[in-house]
Amino acid sequence: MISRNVTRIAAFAALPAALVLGASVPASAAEDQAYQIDLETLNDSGASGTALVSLEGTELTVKIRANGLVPNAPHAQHIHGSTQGRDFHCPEPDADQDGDGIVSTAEGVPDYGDVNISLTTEGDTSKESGLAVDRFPKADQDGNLSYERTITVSQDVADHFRDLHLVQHGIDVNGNGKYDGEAGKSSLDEKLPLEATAPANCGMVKGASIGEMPEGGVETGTGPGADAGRNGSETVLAMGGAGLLAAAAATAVAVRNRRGERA
Ligand SMILES: [Cu+2]
Repeated sequence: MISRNVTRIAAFAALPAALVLGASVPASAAEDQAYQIDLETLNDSGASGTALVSLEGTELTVKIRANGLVPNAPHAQHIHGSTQGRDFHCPEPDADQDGDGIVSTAEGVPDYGDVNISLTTEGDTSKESGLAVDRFPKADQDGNLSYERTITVSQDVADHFRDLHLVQHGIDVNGNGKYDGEAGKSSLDEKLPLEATAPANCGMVKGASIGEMPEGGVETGTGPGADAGRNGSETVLAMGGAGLLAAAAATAVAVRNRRGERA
């Protein structure tokens, strides 16, 4: 008798949480949330991955494991979308308005919305850091990228996290292993090549799927031969643009520091 009551209470307790999530009513009263995001390839980049995201109140923890990215290059990554009820989603190939075969970030924005959070490695995470090349994670020499950070988000984001999605940027159209200007300049910042800012993958937040990131499934580039900072800075130097010289140097230092701390 007691156990039946307990079961019934548990069922009632679970019901409001499900309703809250389904109806996009502010979820602040709900339990902590966890989501899996499958990052699916855009622009034939060959890049894909998985993100696990958890929310405890307004503490957002994002873990990303991605592969197939441009090796030794920084990859801007953002949470895009609107918390104001607008329906954004990952772009389809037909979002390519100028017909150059690439959905640029600007062409993708009508689909996936503006930058809501910049998933930088340190410091500011606002839209203003959307192109802070020196503070985004770099893929290792095999194109794998590993990222984890906990940040504090607004209550608005916490309440509407399911409306958002995750985008990683940086592709290699001509397959020469680096960002260069052959495919044109970025419409966001003409000092950057299109390759550096075009989206590489995108994934929408799915329903509650609590799980652990698989251990050891993806190389993180922290092992022997991981001194990719110098190669990375050469890659960035190849982009041209004086501002990037500083960014490249800072990237190399930041990567070395991060690896040093972790080791
Ligand atoms: Cu983005």
